[in-house]
Amino acid sequence: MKIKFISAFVLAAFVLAMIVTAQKRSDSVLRKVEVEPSKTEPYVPGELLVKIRGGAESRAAANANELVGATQLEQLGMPGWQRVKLPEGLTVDSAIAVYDTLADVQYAQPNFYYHLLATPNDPQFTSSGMYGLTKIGAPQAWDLSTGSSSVVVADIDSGMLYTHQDLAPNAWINTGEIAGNGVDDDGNGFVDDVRGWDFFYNVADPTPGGSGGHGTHTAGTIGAAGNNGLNVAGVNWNVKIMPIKIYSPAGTDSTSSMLVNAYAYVRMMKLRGVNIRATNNSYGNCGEACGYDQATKDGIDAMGDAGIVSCFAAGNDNNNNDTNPAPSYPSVYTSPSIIAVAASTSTDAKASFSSYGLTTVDLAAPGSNVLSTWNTSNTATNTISGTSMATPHVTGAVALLSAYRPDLSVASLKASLLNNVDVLPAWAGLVKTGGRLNIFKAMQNPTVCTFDTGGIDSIRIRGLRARDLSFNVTAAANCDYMVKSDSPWLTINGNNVFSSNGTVSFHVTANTTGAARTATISFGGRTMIVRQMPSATRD
Ligand SMILES: [Ca+2]
Ligand SMILES: [Ca+2]
Ligand SMILES: [Ca+2]
Repeated sequence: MKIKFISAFVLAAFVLAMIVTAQKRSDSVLRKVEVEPSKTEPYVPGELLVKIRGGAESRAAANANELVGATQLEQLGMPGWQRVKLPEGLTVDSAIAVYDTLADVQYAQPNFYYHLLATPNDPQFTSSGMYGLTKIGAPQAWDLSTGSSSVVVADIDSGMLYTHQDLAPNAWINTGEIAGNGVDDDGNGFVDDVRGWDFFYNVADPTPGGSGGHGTHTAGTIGAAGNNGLNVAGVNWNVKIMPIKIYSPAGTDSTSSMLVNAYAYVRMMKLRGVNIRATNNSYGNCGEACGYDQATKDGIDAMGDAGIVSCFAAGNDNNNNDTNPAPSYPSVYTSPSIIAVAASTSTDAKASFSSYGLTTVDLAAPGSNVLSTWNTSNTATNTISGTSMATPHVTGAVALLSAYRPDLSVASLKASLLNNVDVLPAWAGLVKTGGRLNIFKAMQNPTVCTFDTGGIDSIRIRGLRARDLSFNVTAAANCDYMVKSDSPWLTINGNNVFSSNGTVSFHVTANTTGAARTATISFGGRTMIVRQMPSATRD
């Protein structure tokens, strides 16, 4: 009887799915598949990521999976999210449509593939490979600070050769963990994670494979040991780099679920007291991450809430990310903690390959012919190009500024870099700030973001009817923040992501309980308390 009911339901759901799918022909995933017909699958076939309101371990999750005929493969590091295997013959699109009909399902999405941003070998870029540090004002900045071993950067990439002579001094070590004893000594859920973690093979050692030099290169730009008489120097002479590996040596095969778990690890270690201030993310792009990916965006936002800036490469397709139907995710998300980076040349021109966008890309940084450490030996260096190489200049700048001004928040670190670029004609109209990173200026004149509400920190509502209210927030330029409510009866109207000054408008539903109730609106590390009470309680 039960089986019959489920079959009938699934059949009905399939019919509905066909209708929904037909209506969603302009849906981003489908459209992007059509844009890139020669690419391989943009997501893992036969798998979905599904967020369940009651939690991935709940009965509701089991019921939803049973209805669809799917099997839970894992519960992800972010609350509520699970990865499921679909039954034979059920497509990803149809399965999403079925899950979308279920009340307990908050999101259902593909498990997207992410690729490392390939580096073009363009012969027009002939400059000496260390020009970037001079361009961004690092030599002057080093008079103020050369970095700090108390600042940690998570480099989410293809792994890092942490035995390299120019990286070993700055490689992070988990002091709570004993290597190789098969025991999770610090009790963080990861056995022997002394050096970081490999989320591709799900093993403790984030050493790159033979051809996976990308992550060793980005690490060197962030923090190759400086003034040590060896190889190169990073933006930070001193820092700690936590390699988080999400790729095989092929660099084309990371997925949403690996990213979510990687972000959750970084956030967890931050909450356990490791002073992670930034992540470097030299990957993304369409043809690869082809759709809006709520799971990874949630993971990035959760890291931002924990105090971590995430620097993302804008992509190497010379695309306008503002208008391209397949922009470079995750860099284009509105997340306040994301800094999206384009690539400049030794003459401050736009690198020919670099994607751009007046709204979606924040600033430029040196990214063509960049010399840094390489993974083929403990003394190797290499010169390569890409927005992948521009991004670690910015990540390194976040770390250096954090060392110099440990008090700065995520919003302040980002605003300080954006408000202190060298504005250049070549970048007018191409990136939000119209300029290229300058870390020295940012250290001289940092922006401290305060979110001023004119002294108001609570709003009192008399009467129980539904209504809309608002309050004003004053903030410096490029101080970015997300506004969130902790209660279902109070919702934020319109876009909940703001930059600088804004009016926060919110809706309160009719209070049918008859009793007073309280909600909290959070924004930029501050809160506004909203209390609604019956008018009879005197006004
Ligand atoms: Ca551990
Ligand atoms: Ca151990
Ligand atoms: Ca060195």
